[in-house]
Amino acid sequence: MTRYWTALTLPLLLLCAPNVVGETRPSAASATLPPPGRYVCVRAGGPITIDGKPTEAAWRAVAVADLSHWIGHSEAPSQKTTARLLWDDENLYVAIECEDRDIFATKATRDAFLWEDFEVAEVYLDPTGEGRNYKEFEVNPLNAVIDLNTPDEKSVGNVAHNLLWNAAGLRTAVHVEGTLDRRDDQDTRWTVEMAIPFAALAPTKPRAGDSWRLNLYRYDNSPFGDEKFRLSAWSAVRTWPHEPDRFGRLVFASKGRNE
Ligand SMILES: [Ca+2]
Ligand SMILES: [Ca+2]
Ligand SMILES: [Ca+2]
Repeated sequence: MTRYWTALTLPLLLLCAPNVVGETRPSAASATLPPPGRYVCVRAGGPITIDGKPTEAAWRAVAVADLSHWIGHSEAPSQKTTARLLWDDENLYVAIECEDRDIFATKATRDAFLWEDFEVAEVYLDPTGEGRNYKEFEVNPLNAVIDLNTPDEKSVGNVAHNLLWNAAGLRTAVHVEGTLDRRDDQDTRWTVEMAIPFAALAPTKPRAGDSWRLNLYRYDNSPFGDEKFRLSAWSAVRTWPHEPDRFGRLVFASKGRNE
């Protein structure tokens, strides 16, 4: 059992039936889930500077994806997470804003096991929608990145192999409003801005009208409350991120928001 599997699974066991120890994945939650999400991604229509600050004109008036599904809870997360996406001929752009009273990160190298800190923003992309060779991107407040290709759900634990995949040309930046790793003061938020080249994702670029499968997650490490971390999702999942059947739809629109 890999550290990856253990890190993700053990806390989830607290949310699941008591007899899941030894099974290959967390058992499904019994609650009825809402339909998978749908996000219409408009064209950027202008340059995006990857600096962690999604303040360019292109980001304005873009639909907001709310990561409002708090895994293991019936209410919305106490710290809000929102995302916006854009595209142009070369890249998918993702901005994720994480409200956070306590921002924490220790890992700073590419392909480090960022999930062990339980403080990451995550993007999952499945261009074919078949649940195979889906791509995973995690960014932490230090702007460290781990990117993985997961051949299928059975291969999730093979992280040492899956992380060997790197998205060529990936650019990310993080802006922190607060003091990283000081746990005795109060922070505000951290924001991730990403440019993911289509050439790194699929043999052919998307065309207007195409749709891919997408999910967005946030692990929030917090000393507040009685939980070590909170996991929230855009498209609701049963127990954890690796549920490609629960990914939502990313629809590539032909124009910008106001065209
Ligand atoms: Ca920017
Ligand atoms: Ca990698
Ligand atoms: Ca936090």
